[in-house]
Amino acid sequence: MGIVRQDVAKLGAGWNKTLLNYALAMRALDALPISNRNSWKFLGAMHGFDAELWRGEELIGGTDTVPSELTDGTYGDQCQHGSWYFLPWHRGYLATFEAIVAAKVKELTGDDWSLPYWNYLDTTNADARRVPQAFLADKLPNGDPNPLRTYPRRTGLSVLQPGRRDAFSLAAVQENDFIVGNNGSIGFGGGITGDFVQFGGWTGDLENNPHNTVHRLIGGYMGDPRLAGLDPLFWLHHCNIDRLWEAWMSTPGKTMTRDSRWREGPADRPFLMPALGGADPGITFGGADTLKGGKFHPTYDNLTKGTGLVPGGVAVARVGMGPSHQQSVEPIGANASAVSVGSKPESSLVTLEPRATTAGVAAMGATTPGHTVTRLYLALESVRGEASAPQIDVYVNLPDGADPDAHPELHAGNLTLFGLNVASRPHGRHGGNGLGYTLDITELAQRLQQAGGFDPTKIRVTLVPGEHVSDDSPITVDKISVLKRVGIVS
Ligand SMILES: [Cu+2]
Repeated sequence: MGIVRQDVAKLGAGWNKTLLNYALAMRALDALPISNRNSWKFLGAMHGFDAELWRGEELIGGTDTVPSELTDGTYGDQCQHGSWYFLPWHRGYLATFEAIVAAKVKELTGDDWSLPYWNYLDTTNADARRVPQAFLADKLPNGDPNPLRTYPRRTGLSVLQPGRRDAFSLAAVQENDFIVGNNGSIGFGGGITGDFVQFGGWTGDLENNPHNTVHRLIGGYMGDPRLAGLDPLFWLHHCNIDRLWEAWMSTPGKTMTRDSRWREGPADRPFLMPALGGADPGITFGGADTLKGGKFHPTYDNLTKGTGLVPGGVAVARVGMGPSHQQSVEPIGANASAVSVGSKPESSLVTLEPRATTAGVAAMGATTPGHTVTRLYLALESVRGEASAPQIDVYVNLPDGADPDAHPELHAGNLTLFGLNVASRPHGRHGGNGLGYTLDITELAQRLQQAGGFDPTKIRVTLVPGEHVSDDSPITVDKISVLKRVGIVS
């Protein structure tokens, strides 16, 4: 029988057996040298690693030998973000981690163990957003220091507290396609890349929110991909993201990619995880290994609670736009130059092609099978900056000088740019191209249309700085465009 992953909220308050065993295993694994492939720090460095930063944080000391396989790209710095590999890579990473922790728990206590998930968007649980108490406690039940709070988080964190405009929701699951368009700029799963890239060009809906949002709300090490894997909460967060993907795939009307480049993994090198015990060879895998029947496919106790989905149930809400590969995505306008945002909001005019825009706006609400249906998106390309998880709000047609808070109807979305620092490093393996995001503005455009017309020649996009954006740490967006997605109502 395989192991079943459970909701941490159902395991009992405080030091339940699962979290106590997790703490004991973490303490043992974190005492191992970073050169050990099953050590806590080696596993964390697989997500992201920076020797200087780690020395500064005293995660590694003078006598520690950092194995070259963490710095030459073999095992270190592998986390896949901003691409269609985000979900499968993290699924393999979770399974590897879970096997290593479970073996340590077995050795220490004789108990079986599986990775729990943090179901923070479960509306049936009033305490869903509370950090499980065991991660905050000073001590273990026997009075020893609590390993689960070794690494820093946002000051005073006890509950995930989104701001007024924070995109902390399950809106992502409404998308029906894992990927659409030639480059995958739109979709649930992230943009297409053929090769191994730590940060690709397009962030998928689920990665954007709640994934990125929760990284920022936890803060501390969780707010930086080079440190995030060290926080034991990381794994419960990612376990929930992974469960949301599983729930989404199990729901009628949702379409996974069948692209061989996704199924096989990057063309230039396979994904690689350390074996239990750390001996060679490691475990290589591609996307297909994470799906049903694959070696990394997980089992969850529940795919309904806190997922916004009813797997196996009736297909939902949003009008189907036909098979993913038969839909098209085309730009219908762009701004003229890069925009930089510091401590004040910045606006940019996006010039639209009137004919394409008018046709796009007219078909937005189509519901009759066989008719053309469209959705409109704002695309922010090559977003760069130095902060690790800054936040911006995006508005459409916000009047000059207006208070953004007075215009929720013009709010296009909220972005946490998790990993912006790494994606912007000019010499990294990602090429320093920054991050890319698409925001669905279909409903917003419909509201504008109803409120007196949508000018088909232009829109004004305003970027409002949020957390971790300032004149000293600005965000630059190379290009803002509007994309029209076209399909046939199915
Ligand atoms: Cu993450």
